[in-house]
Amino acid sequence: MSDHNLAPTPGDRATTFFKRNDVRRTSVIFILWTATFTILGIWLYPKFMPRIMSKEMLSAENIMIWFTIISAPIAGIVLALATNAFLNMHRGDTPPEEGPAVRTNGPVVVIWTVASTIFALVAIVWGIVELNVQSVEAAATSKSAMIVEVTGSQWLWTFNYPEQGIETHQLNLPINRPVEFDIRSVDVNHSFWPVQLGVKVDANAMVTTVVRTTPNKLGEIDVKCAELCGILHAYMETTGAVMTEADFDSWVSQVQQSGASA
Ligand SMILES: [Cu+2]
Repeated sequence: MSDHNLAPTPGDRATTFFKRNDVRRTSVIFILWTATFTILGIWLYPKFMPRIMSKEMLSAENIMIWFTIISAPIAGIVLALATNAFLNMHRGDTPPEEGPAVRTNGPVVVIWTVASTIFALVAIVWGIVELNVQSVEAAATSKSAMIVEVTGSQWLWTFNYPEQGIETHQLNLPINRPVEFDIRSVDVNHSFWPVQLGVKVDANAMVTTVVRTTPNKLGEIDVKCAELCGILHAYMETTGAVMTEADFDSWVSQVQQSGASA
């Protein structure tokens, strides 16, 4: 046969490759998995995420959703190969002949390298821009910001409001007023994480760390410690709320009175 005497071109090899039954099957499964993960990323994922109660939280969730979508085809190809292998494990088929090595395939190497570089650059540039925009915006509002001094200790969060002259273990904040958290620890390192506000920063013993945000939705917030800080780390949590200014003022006077009577 004269066909066998001719060396196949890369185009011929690609055509033969995509005509193989197992390759076609795997491609269909790949598309199904990728579509599934994309739908999960867009629709289901936000339902399980904490409520968005600040601009910082909104951008954090957007990043999570976009990265889920970008990762979908990567998870898709891995799971497609695994699914195909799983579905065929009892068929007793002779494994198809191995294709040409990928590492000597010029176009594949170029596409792979360029695609990975673009993904990495998008992630880096996006992250840097996002963080800079946030810190510049937050610094611009810092003059009108309400200060809350946050102290982490094993295993308790304490909030001191110097302007209001109160100290509590509950993080209540007025809506739409910029807030500056000045954070420190009296013992080991903790990490201050008011979940729905989308900020998280270490609480260290030797330095005060600062983070700013503006709560823009009413509702409850969870405050957690996000750094392993000892045996009761998992229980180092408290709650609070973003409230109207009137509600916040009456809560402050309540605390002031109970403090005075104590
Ligand atoms: Cu902790």
